[in-house]
Amino acid sequence: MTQKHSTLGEFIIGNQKHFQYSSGELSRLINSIRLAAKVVNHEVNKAGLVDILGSAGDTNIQGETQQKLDVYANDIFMQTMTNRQIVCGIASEEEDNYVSIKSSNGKNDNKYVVLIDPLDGSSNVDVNVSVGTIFSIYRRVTPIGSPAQLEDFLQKGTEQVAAGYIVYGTSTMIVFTTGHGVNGFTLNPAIGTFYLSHPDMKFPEDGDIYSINEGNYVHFPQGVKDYLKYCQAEEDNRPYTSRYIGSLVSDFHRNMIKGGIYIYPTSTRSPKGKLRLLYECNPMAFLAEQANGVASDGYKRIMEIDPTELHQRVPFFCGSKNMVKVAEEFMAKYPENAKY
Ligand code: AHM
Ligand code: MG
Repeated sequence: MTQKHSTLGEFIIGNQKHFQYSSGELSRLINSIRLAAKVVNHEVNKAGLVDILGSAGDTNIQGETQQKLDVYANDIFMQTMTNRQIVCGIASEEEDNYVSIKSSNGKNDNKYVVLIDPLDGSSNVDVNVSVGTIFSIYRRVTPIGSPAQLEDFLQKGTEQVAAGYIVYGTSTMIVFTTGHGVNGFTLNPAIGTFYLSHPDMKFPEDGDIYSINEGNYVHFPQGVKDYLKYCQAEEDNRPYTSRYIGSLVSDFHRNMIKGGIYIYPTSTRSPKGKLRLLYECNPMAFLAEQANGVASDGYKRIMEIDPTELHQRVPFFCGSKNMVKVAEEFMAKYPENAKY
């Protein structure tokens, strides 16, 4: 059911049959993310008032210490999912290690783990530019009843059960997939309800936007430099337009709607790239593929990379199918850069 104007709550109930091993647990989990998103949204929207209400480290009028927004977002998502006891473990970009969580009966019998980047692009908050939350959900691989282990989190992206993001932009949206396409819901802030506004989102097969931090050009591998020159050449429908917000969620969101490619390559400055495989690249790759797009490290499919550590970084090429394909052709000329 992808009926326009349905609320996120109605959509989750209507689509429960799509969820593998459906027992309502995944629906409750997505509901708790929806709740945390509303709380974080409220706080993000007050960010501009921070000079009036007090900045991070200050004490507010109730005697509570003000937190930085990324720390706040992390606490809200962790607390909401922990208090509802609906996952057996959470790993966050903001935390060094994963946490294992017991269910309400004191046992470890929840099925899912969540990996989350609570506030991606948070340096943009200070300048009133969109930020986002990214989440990724897996079924545990260790036996139900035991505490979640590292191997529950170190799964290939192909094993994801659901993934999504929340973009706190000119309007707040939650966009997610459970492996049956991608749907986007816009928050009506007056009543705190998300409505299905973007059913069955798809990347156009071609696009004319490229998004990369070009200031790092001299540090890029030759394949990326060559591809950028291709993007800028006056031929066919090029030069392309350059658009880079520096907030992955927003750059991805725009490219999915308009057609484009996002690249965060390796560089001499960040030899493994900057973005995290588990918190950023895998969930975005799942969404991209569900929306007809492609996500690769320049040489191979992101979701097939075998993770070795929680905070692992990888280069990321993601977006419209034909654009990523051409970028990969440029990279293929320098096979020595496939290893990082
Ligand atoms: P973060 O997790 O520390 O916020 O970093 C991730 C962000 C992405 O949202 C964005 O695309 C990228 O970092 C921007 O990095 P740079 O400033 O190096 O271009
Ligand atoms: Mg991040």
